[in-house]
Amino acid sequence: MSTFYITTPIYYVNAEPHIGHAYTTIAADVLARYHRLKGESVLFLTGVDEHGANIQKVADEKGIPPQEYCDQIAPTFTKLWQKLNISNDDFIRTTSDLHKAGIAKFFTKLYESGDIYRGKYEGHYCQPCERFYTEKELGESGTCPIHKLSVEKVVEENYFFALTKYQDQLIDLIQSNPSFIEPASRRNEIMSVLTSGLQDISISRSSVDWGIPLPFDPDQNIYVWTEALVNYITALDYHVDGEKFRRFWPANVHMMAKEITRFHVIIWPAMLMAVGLPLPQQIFAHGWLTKDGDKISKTLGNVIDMDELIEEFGLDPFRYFFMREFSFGNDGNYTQQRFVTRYNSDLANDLGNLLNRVLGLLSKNFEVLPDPIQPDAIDEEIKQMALETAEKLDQLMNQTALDVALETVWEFVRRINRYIQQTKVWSLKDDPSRMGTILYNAMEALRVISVFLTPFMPQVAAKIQSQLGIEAKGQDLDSVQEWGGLAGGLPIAKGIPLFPKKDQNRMPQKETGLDSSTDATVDNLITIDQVQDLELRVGQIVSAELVPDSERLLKLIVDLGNEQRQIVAGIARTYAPQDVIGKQAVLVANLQPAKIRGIESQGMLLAAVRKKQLSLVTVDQAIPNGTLVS
Ligand code: ME8
Repeated sequence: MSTFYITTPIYYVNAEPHIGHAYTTIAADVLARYHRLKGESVLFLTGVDEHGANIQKVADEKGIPPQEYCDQIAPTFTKLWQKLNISNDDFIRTTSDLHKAGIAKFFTKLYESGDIYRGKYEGHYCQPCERFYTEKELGESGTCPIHKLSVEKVVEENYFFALTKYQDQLIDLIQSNPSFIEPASRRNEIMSVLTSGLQDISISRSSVDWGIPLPFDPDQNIYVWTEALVNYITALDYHVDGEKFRRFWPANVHMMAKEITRFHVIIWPAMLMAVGLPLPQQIFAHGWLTKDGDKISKTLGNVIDMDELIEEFGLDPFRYFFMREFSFGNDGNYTQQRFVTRYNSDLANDLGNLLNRVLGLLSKNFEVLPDPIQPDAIDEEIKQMALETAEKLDQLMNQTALDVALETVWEFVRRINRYIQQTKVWSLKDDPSRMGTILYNAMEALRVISVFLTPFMPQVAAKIQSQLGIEAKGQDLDSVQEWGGLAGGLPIAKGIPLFPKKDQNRMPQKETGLDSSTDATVDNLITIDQVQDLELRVGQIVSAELVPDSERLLKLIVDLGNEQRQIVAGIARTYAPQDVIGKQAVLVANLQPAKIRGIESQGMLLAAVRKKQLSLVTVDQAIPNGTLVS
């Protein structure tokens, strides 16, 4: 059986976990669950990093011994992982005997490799990062680039690891194996660090008491970063070359965020090379969750309330949102408004309505699930799409493109909604065998969708399966290779709405980020006739140029299918001409022409505007130019 070993970083216990830690851990959980669904033997490791000056300092502030402090905080991580339904197989603590035994063995081997020597270290140390920065990295402010805190100048005698010796091998590794570090943008960053020259690194501290002593010089404690990296093998019983180590090492993926890539792509592989162990297959460094552009972190105090979100929306929608909303690999700016919008559109509308509608039609028209006895060409298309979706999903999961993988599943969800519309199944009361066939196919499609969603939303997938009248057991990726997994004759369940729609305006104001002036109040309501007075059409911007002497205006040509319009739009502060060409936007097509700066404007493009921020209203999927928006 093929194996899959995935890890998260081991998180510092200097504070309780926050959404950033949850983000990485949910992503790793999704991958672990996906590989289990494929029938692989999976080992999913997470844990906590408990040593170092930073943790000692927090314990000192609390007036308790560091071990007692760690014993208080470590369970806040395990409790959160239980709450988020994380399926980790193991949880490593670096204060455990298991880890210490592995560390003793690893550092003895490293010493024996001849790559360790004694020397004097001088540098600028950031305590929350537990790392040194060069003057260049600190910039003009002289503060840590991540925490924006002042750094400490440190001079001490300690042991060094001859990292420079591995520079060429590391360059070769990354060049010959491009998927060693993903996404590609991080590879370029690392290559430039490697080619501009490495320095040897200090691997011990004489001034830090809270750590694991070097096996060959117990007067010094091991530098927390070099100690922490080794967790990925100490957890596998490396100290005794245990069965887990032999089966699962090297890891398939070390998952993390971008700020710790260098440790994993440069220092960790070099240490493994020195002791002659195989290297992990891939380091995947995703982006940061940010709020107002700053990395969410306990130090900056800009965390979001996970309990509140889970209580309001449910656990699986919470997992879904973070995996779907942000391009995995890039930074993503969190707002609650984005949460509500995504929840309503994808979960309440697309998926929830589909399930309710199909179950409603079935229970109204049939006693039990009918057999698909009257097929038609359109049904073939649906079956084909199910298979293609499974194939695409597999490729995307292998590339860790988690958000795109979900989008691909949603293309299938939306296709089934269209299948219901196109076949007008509700009107086929006089043709029960055709109606039954369509509804069977819709139910089978929902089964397939539930399998695709299992890694992302395990509880929702199981609830969908229970509403389909089947058990979760056996619903794996193999089961979607063949259409017809549902047996005709199953009892029809009553649809229980899984995703009650949420009202954006009812969310707390501070969280939605909406100006109070945008509230819908009773006295500014309009009638449907007033809405229908507007002729809104989809138009594609085919050319764009700046209006001379204006910083704000672009002159655009917009294609409406059977005519082209010239539009002058005040969007130049947000969009450069080349940014808008090709976009399909929404145009008010029946607006009286007006002259702006002497240029005729034959309509108006819609945009969301908030203070100085502006975002053009575009369409979700390509649709012919000129299509009416209603
Ligand atoms: O670095 N967005 O621990 P740490 C996305 N102990 N991910 C985030 C995040 C954010 N705003 N904030 C945190 C350490 N993370 C070391 C690791 S491994 C051998 C040692 C996640 O508690 C992300 O995975 O600072 C990031 O890399 C990790 O938490 C840092 O956790």
